[in-house]
Amino acid sequence: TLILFLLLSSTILVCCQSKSRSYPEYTLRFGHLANENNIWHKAALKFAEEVFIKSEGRVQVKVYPNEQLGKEMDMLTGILGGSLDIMITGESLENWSLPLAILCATPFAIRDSDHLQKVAGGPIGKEIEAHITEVAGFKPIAWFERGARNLTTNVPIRHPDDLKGLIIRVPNVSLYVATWSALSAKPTPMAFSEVFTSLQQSTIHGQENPFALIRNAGLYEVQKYCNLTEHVKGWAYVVMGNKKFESMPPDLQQIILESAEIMQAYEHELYLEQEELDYRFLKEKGMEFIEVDKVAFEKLASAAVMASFTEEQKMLYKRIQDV
Ligand code: 2Q2
Repeated sequence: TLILFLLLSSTILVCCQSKSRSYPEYTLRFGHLANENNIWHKAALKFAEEVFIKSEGRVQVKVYPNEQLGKEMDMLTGILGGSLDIMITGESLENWSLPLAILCATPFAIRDSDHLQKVAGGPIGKEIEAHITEVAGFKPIAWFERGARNLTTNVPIRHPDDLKGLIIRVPNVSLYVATWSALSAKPTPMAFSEVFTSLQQSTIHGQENPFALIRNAGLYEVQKYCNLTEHVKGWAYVVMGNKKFESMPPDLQQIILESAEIMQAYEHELYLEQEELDYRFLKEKGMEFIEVDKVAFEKLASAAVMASFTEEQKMLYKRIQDV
């Protein structure tokens, strides 16, 4: 197999070199907010490799981690304007008149991983994807299950009452602002790349994210407690600009979709082992894990969700509960 691999890779090399003048026909810029060690990044690189091999060098995907192509909201604008082509996003899509997109990360809507797989990977997931493409022009090509979001702080939080006066950073998601206000905190929306410095300078007191991002952004260096609120179990979408996608020939579109499927499966495989590794890493780094009064959190958060949801959103929420 080694010889075969060498032969194969040299063939690819030769074939690409011989056509280097016109190749690649397409260069796709793929941005995300996590760092190089995050499984999102590894999955994105896998996608790039698959696309390159399958298209025999006609399509090159360049991956940019750490909000290098802009903050999440800027990347979303950038995709529609054509300055980048692919990104990882999710609940922030609600800012593009996509009321149903927030269901990918609604507080206490998803029970567990099995439930999440059935919702995101089933007919409801397909509806949300179609909604995102039709209304806003982003084409979801894959989705990634995410670890539960937990609250990090420098004082232990066991009950929503403990949050009084604390400034908690949230992504640019109005539902999160409503939720954390209802939980007695002072939520403030901010781009992910600004979180570490803001925590360090104490302009914010806490933030909430899955273990993976707490680890990758080094937040354990500036946060002592990881309060196990598990308030959002959700998933993210890898989206491509639909205009760009539609402008490509059908054979290349096919290659993008097939490679996205491989990326999704690969990311999930990594995810299944990474959650535990990230948990242990954070523990070793000295983070203390706090059990919270989940019932109290869920009661207040769910009431806030229902109060801010439209009838359309409530209907989809109900259907998710019934899965
Ligand atoms: O905290 C963050 O910025 C991410 O974990 C967000 O969940 C993510 O960027 C979403 O805003 C996705 O739209």
